[in-house]
Amino acid sequence: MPWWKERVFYQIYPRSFMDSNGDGIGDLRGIIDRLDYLKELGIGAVWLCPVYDSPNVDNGYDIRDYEKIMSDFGSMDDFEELLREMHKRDIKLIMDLVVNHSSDEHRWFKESAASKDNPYRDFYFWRDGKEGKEPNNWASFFTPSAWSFDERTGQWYLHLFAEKQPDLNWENVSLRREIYEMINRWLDRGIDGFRMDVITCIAKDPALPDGKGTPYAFSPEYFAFQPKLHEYLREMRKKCFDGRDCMCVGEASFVNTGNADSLVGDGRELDLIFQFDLMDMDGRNGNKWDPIPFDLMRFKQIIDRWQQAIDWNTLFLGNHDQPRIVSRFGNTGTEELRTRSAKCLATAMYLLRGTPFIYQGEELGMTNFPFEDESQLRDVESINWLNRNRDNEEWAWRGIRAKGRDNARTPMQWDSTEYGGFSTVKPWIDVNPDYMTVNAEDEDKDEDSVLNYYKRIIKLRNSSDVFKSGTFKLLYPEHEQLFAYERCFEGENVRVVCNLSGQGCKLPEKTDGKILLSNCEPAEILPPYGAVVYGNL
Ligand code: TEU
Ligand code: CA
Repeated sequence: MPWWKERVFYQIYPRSFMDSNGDGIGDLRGIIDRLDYLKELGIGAVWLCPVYDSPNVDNGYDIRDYEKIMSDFGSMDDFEELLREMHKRDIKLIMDLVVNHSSDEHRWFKESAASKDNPYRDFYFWRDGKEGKEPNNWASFFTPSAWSFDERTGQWYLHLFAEKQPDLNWENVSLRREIYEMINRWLDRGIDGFRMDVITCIAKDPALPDGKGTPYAFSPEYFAFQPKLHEYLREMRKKCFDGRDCMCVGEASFVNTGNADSLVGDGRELDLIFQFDLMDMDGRNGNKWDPIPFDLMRFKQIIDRWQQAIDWNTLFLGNHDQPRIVSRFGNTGTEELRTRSAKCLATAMYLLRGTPFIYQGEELGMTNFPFEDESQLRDVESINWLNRNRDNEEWAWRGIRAKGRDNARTPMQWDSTEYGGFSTVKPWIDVNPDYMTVNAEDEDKDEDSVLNYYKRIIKLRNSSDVFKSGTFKLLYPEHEQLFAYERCFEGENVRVVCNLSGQGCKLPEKTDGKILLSNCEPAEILPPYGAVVYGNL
């Protein structure tokens, strides 16, 4: 079994993990200082969000130089020491590969924008406007139109994200070659793979046709899962990954159970994918900014469908683009419910068939941030959304408080000292005021803490192949409070029962097997967010 199926991954958002030099910004030496914490937690691999040179419009997802470490985070020497220290502790490291777009300050774009006959012109999408307006009506993830006009050459360029994130034209062979050489230089440094940013959108419909809707239309039908995508992914695998003991996990925006296998089915493209059906389930009519209550039946259906659809899933409920798990899917009404529901959600997710991805701070049960005013916002997506809804700010704020990305980006809470032990000075973004109780140092001492429960669930998962190679079977599909499933492998049987509701629940039947793990006193009635794992291990 490849290492990336065996190990539990931990996602680090470097700007908010640990500040080692007192400038209020997390950095690489700060991560080095906290590696033993990850080792004790049972982490086998880290996904490190972007640390490359960047003007930081989208917190590093706008890259100016793919092979220079952002000065805020340190130097290449710091990076190489981090990699050595991780490998010394048998922790793998995958980097973030952001090649759907670059920064507009990248030398490629500077060249490209300089003149129409510049050799780098075709590294990006330049088009003439139509009657003085955009070349087509595509909307961007972050701005109304996906096009911006450039006076210098009188043409428009495409950006699916922010204006300073122009899309790269993967049709261009020289661009692909430069990207593959960059990837290989990072792999030659000894990293263990990549998480690939919006990788399903790197091929566009060459005709760039209008989408349905006015004035602007979000048109993934013309930029996601285009035919050439598979050609590029196979070529990249051949040129970079084949013959190396490394892995690549794709952020597969717009993937579904029908086309997922085309990415991970035959090992010629990606090893793993992130799919977003759970992340998109609580937005009314698919609008993330219009949150609707948690729907357990939908939650169960989505997990069951994906456990059946592909051989190996990624298991996650949060990341740097999503709000805090326990605030969104759990219950933070009381301290007791916060800790029990955080443990219940971890039990529900991390004993499923697939590779767990824990997002920094979830192992403490960190919660959403109590925003008071917009001066506390840092995320380009949320700030743009607020600016676009000045006529209905209250509604916009409801969406930002519930789903804004800054919720996941507040500093890691290491202890109850000022700034949560993240830094000695005021951080780049405010610390969640609950750090006095929700922090690693206090939770480490408390046997019943969320942190120690995460250590136990990772230990249990690593203790038997039933959690890796075992089959998955959903139990009680119609039950309105319970999410339960069975894993079986070579005579080993495990049953996971989670009450993901705010009311006590009578167990449908007596379950044999000893209790392997539980977040409550197992009894006939499972308390709200009670979870029990039974098995004959
Ligand atoms: O995210 C892609 C993506 O789909 C997100 O925009 C997501 O839909 C949205 O943020 C949810 O609210 C990736 C990175 O994970 C994200 O941080 C970057 O902002 C984005 O790409 C552009 O690089
Ligand atoms: Ca720092």
